Amino acid sequence: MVTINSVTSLGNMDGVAVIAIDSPPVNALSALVRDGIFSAMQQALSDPLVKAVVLRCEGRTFFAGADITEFGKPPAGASLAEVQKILEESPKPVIAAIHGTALGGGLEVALVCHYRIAVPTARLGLPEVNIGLLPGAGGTQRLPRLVGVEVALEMMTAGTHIQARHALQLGLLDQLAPEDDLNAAAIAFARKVLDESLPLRKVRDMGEKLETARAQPDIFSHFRQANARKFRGFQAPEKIIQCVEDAVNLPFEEGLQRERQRFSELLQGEQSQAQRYYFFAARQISQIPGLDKNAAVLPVNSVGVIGAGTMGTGIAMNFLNAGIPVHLVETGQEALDRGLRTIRSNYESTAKKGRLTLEAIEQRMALLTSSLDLADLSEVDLVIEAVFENMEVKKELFSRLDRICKAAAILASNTSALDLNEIASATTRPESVIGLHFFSPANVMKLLEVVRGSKTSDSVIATSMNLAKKIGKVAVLVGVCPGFVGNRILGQRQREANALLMEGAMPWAIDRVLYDFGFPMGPFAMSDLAGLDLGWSKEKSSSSTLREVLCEMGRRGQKTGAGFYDYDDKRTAIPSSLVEGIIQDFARKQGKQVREVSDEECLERCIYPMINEGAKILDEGMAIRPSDIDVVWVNGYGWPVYRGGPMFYGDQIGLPRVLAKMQEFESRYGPQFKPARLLEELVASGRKFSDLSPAH
Ligand code: 3H9
Repeated sequence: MVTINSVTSLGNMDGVAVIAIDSPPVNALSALVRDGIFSAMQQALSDPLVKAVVLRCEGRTFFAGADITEFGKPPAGASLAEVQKILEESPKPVIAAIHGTALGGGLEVALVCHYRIAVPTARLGLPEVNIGLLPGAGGTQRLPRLVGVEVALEMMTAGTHIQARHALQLGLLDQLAPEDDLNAAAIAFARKVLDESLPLRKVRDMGEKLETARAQPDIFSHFRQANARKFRGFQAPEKIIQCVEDAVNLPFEEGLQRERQRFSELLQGEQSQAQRYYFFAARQISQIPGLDKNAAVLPVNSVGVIGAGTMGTGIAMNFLNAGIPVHLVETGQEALDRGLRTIRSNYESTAKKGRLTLEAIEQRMALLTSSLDLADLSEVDLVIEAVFENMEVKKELFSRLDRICKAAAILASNTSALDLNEIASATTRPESVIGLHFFSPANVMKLLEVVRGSKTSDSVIATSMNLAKKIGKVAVLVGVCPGFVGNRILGQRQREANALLMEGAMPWAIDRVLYDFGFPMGPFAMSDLAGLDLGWSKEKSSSSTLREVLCEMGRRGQKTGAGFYDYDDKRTAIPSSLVEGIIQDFARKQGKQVREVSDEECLERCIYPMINEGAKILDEGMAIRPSDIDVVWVNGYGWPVYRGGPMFYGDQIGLPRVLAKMQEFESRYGPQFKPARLLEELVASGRKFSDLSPAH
């Protein structure tokens, strides 16, 4: 083995040089790595004893892509294009040997090698779309040549990773290697190429699959149409499609040049900035400053869930899916049976869509036990209560759990609104009490707010964060305050959306503005979907809010065919002139002056108070860092990831502008717009949210 530099080693095995890159954690193609490959290739090419080259990586993975942290910085070292050129034009065969993940630029490097082999657990993909980019190192030109246009479009616009076996079927790989013997298999493959004088295969020269696409002129318009909803608002997917169109219609070099041009446009654009920010934000949530690094992560091998309603059943499914036994407790047999039926029927409908086998359903259901007796939870490692949101009920329940559960058990509440510290005070072990705030439907939604009480122990926090990962949740640690982080900020938007109605903006106008901003739906369409009668009772209703008036008229949302909107039998929302009249009437009774409200005002009135509230949350230490708030909003509330999150958006449009608008609204509409102290402070010192250091 010859050490070329700190990251690359070159060994010569019987005429086959092995270039092994070692750049933890994920062998991203940094300047150092690119230089390493380039100089090792130069050496291999000039050494007459070397007849073929194997390119592989040490550590947990093949190249995971370009080094995202280098984007936007001045270029350094050999460019990726230079590295690819020396590999592709090598007169000696080059074989990529893949383990872990070959992603983005990493796969694009493999695509310029003459052959590719991988272990069965390897995964391959061009996921640049997830960070608002397109594969910019020839991926859009080479992939369709190798796997065909349809598969390439799907892979690149969805950003999915595909398994090695599938990649082999698609032609992306030439051979699978034994899991624990990649190096030897790659060398043997190289020897075979030499011995059998196999050609130096260059993907760029393959044209057959493009011919097939040329015979299907509608292929691109169909693809655009089929994915229109999914791609809405995002720039990268359309640019990927355009690149693939070029791959089909233009000579290779020209296609490559256009790909580079579009890549750099996206790289400089706001969407990719936001999505790259989000990539790191999502990875930071598990870093908790001040948490004792030695805090014990407790084993959670059994879970008790109290309450078999929508939340409880959804919560239970998370653990069943992860192979963790659940005991479900209810107060009445009928409710319990209903809950059990819900779980089974949820699984059955997943199975009908082909995403679960019947055997898997039975395996999961076999992990589920149930009863009407809290005492049955005495031995579980974690209890999650998902009962009625009432402080007295919860306190009573926790004091009983305190007596029933074993000493090491974690006692969790799924409350979305109540004071966790008060709930914990009903026990003799507040250090074991934590909030696990799941979002509905709990078996689908990724977000989990982990609520740390004032006495929650580090061990209970560490265990909860760890467990959340195990069940596939995006867990964000937050503090105890009304609505925690997500709902507290939502409250601001909701208040303003309602106020705007009374000033003359119609529900569909406000919804359209927020939909165009990138939310999946606006607040009124959302309310109709959830049901306007949530928490409403006929007996207590007194026509005192617009919602009450609508409910009293039987307009209770989508399920009754009418709410803020009218609905046809396909559940299409249609603006209602009746509701328009009701709103105007209601506003008049309240003495409001109806006026023309601009789209711009709708957006600013809904969004800026959210940013302001985020600043208050940070100031109070209820979220660790601004990007944690953004992760909450992207995962729990449909904030478009290409706008980063409310805090990133605030930074992007400029905090002085947000502050000036809040001041203007405060003087015009009242104290609900009072700027947060932190917002004022940041503007005064010329800083941004991203300049803040994490709170302990
Ligand atoms: C590209 O290639 C553009 C080209 O087409 C054209 C160029 C001209 N760069 O996720 P993990 C860090 S764009 C820098 O926790 P896992 C990550 O931040 C790129 N850093 O591990 C983390 O750091 P820390 C296309 C990166 O095992 C650590 O590595 N490629 C990069 O759960 C561990 O990461 C992609 O988009 C990177 N490319 O998952 C792939 N990747 O420990 C992006 C990771 O300080 N990466 N880091 O928090 C992934 O999808 C996952 O990281 C991977 C490992 C599946 C590889």
